[in-house]
Amino acid sequence: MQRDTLVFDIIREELIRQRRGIELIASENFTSLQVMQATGGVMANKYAEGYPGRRYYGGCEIVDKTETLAIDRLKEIFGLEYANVQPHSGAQANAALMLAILQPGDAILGLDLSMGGHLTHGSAVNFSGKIYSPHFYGVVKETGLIDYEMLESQARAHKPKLIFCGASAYSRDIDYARIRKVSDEVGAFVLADIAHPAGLIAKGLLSSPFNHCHFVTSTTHKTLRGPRGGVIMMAKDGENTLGLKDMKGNLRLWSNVIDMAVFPGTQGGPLEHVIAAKAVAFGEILTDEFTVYAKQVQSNAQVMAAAFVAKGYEIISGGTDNHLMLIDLRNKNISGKKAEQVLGHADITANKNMVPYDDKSAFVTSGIRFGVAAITTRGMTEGHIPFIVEAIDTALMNADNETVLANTKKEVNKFMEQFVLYPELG
Ligand code: DSN
Repeated sequence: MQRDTLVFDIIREELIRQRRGIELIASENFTSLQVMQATGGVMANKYAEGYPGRRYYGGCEIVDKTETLAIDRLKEIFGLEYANVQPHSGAQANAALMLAILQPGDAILGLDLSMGGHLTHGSAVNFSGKIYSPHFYGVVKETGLIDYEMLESQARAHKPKLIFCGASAYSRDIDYARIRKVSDEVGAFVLADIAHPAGLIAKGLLSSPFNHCHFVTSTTHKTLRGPRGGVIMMAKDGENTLGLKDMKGNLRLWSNVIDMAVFPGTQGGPLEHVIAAKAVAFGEILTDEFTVYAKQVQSNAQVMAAAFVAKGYEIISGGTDNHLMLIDLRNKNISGKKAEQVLGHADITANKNMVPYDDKSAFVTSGIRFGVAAITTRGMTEGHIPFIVEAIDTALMNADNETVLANTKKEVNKFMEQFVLYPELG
């Protein structure tokens, strides 16, 4: 068959874009070559509905081995009794978990999307806000920190069956113990969605949700640096049954219910090539090298936040505990939309983001979000951060000056030459 040079030329273009630019999208990272190789390998051909040892297709003995490895390695990373590695994404993981524990119309409580939450935590435009009855908590206007008092009063007022914690644009650690306390009081489950900080939690650099939350979901491609996908986890399966029984009156574990909610509840055949790549990534996370990486991520983020503050930028909550920061650009007289575009001209990739109590729409926004997981994978340490902050500031302060933007882009491309990405790809 003739090679599809059209598509492969475009893929090559994307490789060059990734190599030349500074990647600051907080939800992105660069996987290892072996993670990509597994994702692009022959397991892509296999149908394997079901779970290891109990499939609905023949010929699954080999993919059973990689799926079992992925499960075992994930359990080892976080000290789990249960893990499901089949969700195709974080949204799929949350959908399955909600299907497992909720009935349509049940009340749920999550951090408002406009305050840093996530679409799947009850947004009106998402299945979670259409099928269930969403209620929200926010952050305190003055501090940018989660408003735990509001969370507690919302929980007492609406008696949700599920309380979400976790966010996509929140730079501080979370008090899982406090959330569990009110959940016990109102009879709710707690789901921690750790898609963003999972890699830091894996190495003990942030509070662990596992001792406090009934269920934990994550993506695998952000700070965990694996292939694109999702997982569902529980530290203690048995403790979470809450008296759930099957039709014969036997006590059913949540693990059974969740497995059924992933397949056949919300998905068909699992992506066994991606699951193999998850196994590879989880193996990498178990190494000391990844511990060094995770610590570097946290340190780079703190240095970057301090450098922005020194230049008069307003970081929501004043700083960061994890890998990201959210900047309110209103005192710099530029919208998030314009900032994203301008930085794009300088080969710096980031995304516009609403800030708490934003007066602009989600299309325009007053904020921009930066994360350092990807640049840390490229090999950047504290000493490289001032160049990046200076380049961003120069671009934003000269948003309509094409000459300055072109010069900044040249400097960025030159700077990035020292951080070689996928040299094996030529
Ligand atoms: N909303 C994505 C992000 O944080 O970029 C994650 O789903």
